Amino acid sequence: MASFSARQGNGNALRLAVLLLCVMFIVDHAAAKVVPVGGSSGWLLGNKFSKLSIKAKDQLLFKYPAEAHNVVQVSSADYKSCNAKGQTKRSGYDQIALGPGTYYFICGVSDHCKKGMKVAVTVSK
Ligand SMILES: [Cu+2]
Repeated sequence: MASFSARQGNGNALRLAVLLLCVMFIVDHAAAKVVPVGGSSGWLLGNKFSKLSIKAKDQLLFKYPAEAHNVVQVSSADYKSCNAKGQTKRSGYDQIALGPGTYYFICGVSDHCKKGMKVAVTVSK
């Protein structure tokens, strides 16, 4: 009798462990998300951008009218001085995956960066 209940106890513990692993897996994957820069209104002039923090599994999304703006990845010095020298994206819907680190993006059109179209993104593990 005692050995029977002990065996049953082990079975339950194993079942619980498997269930726990499944839940952890689902929670971990559900947390990955697409983060729109500037919220739902997007990468636009007049919108407020400052610092953004995301996880490495997340993706950054720049959504904007392609005829009006672009997205240039720049160094921190060029971010400060609004020097749009770097890799430029212009699709209007740029989804970017980044590894851990700090990244700087500005709009390279006209004086948009000086008017506030710039964002610093910190990506954590
Ligand atoms: Cu712009």
